[in-house]
Amino acid sequence: GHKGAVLWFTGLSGCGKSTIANAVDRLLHDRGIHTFVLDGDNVRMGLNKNLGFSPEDRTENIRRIGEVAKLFCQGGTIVLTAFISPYREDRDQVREILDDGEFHEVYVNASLETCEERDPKGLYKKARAGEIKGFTGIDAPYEAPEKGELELDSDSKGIEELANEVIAHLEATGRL
Ligand code: GGZ
Repeated sequence: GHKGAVLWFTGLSGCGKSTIANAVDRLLHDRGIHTFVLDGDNVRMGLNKNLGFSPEDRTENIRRIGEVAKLFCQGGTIVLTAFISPYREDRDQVREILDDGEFHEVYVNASLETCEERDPKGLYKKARAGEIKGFTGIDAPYEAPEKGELELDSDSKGIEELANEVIAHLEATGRL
């Protein structure tokens, strides 16, 4: 069978992480590959429902997700995670617990301007109004990857094109 891998999508709220991860998931599924998507919808509602958005809670959020991703990866699954994961150190820690070649940091790069304009859940508007404190990109930091495996230009490209770039990356690195 194929090797497991962790595609770790990181980027601002509204940058397209979850949408792209789910598009890649479908493409891999069509090829008969075992995949699993971890995102806020299935993790912050359950496993991590005791965690909020303080720096400490975000670090613990990412730590647990990393451990779950590792378990699936060991079983040969391609895991796709879609979390802001704003701290470089937290992402590096996940890289550390995985074997060489397993961790693929995918920076979904959309400008704050773009994300704020999309604002699908109206959260940026609330953050600007001071109704949400510590919102990433507004009054909480986002540390962009410096040595990530892949960067996606989510300002100017569409979901299908970006999903195909991820597939091409997996092929180029021998994971497919
Ligand atoms: C950032 C927040 C916040 C704050 C709630 N800051 O657009 P969304 O709604 O679906 O994506 C955001 C999601 C971020 O959760 P993560 O688990 O990915 O964050 S982290 O990796 O930093 O732990 C947003 C919503 O939760 N949300 N409050 N203060 N995003």
